[in-house]
Amino acid sequence: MRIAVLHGPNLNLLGTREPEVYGRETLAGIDERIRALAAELGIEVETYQSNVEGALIDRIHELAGRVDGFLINAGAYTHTSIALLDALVGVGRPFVEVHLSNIHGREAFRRRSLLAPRAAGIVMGFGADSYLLGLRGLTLRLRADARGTEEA
Ligand code: CA2
Repeated sequence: MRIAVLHGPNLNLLGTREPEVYGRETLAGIDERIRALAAELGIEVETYQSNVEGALIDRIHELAGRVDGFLINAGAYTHTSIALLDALVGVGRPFVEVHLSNIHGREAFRRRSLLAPRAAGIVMGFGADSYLLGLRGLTLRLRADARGTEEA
């Protein structure tokens, strides 16, 4: 089983500013923890970050043929990007949405996620642990789907 982890805009700045909102871990540190958990779960992961909406969309298209699902923190594109939603839905792979912060406890413009209605699940508010919880959830979901396909 293979999962792609996508990080959206400005997440490359993690660990440098706003630690009270986003924690002190760097993105490289988070990716390291994701890879360690993937090894424990017996799955393969690849991670990618971009500040560019179109680059994230191109990556989703490229990855779709070789991954079973996506774990995505779309950053601010969560609240604005119909194009990202269309890409995720369009490739037909389950995705889990994650956020470091609890977007419902913040400014009104962050409370709406365009991705949420089509997400297999959402994890937010646990800092970097949101990614790890999301990875566990997505793995369980994909394994259940695979079992369902075998039985059918
Ligand atoms: O809580 C999250 O994970 C967010 O997706 C993070 C996005 C924000 O726009 C979303 O509303 C919620 C922003 C990430 C920016 O990260 C920074 C980290 C350090 C310094 C500056 C920005």
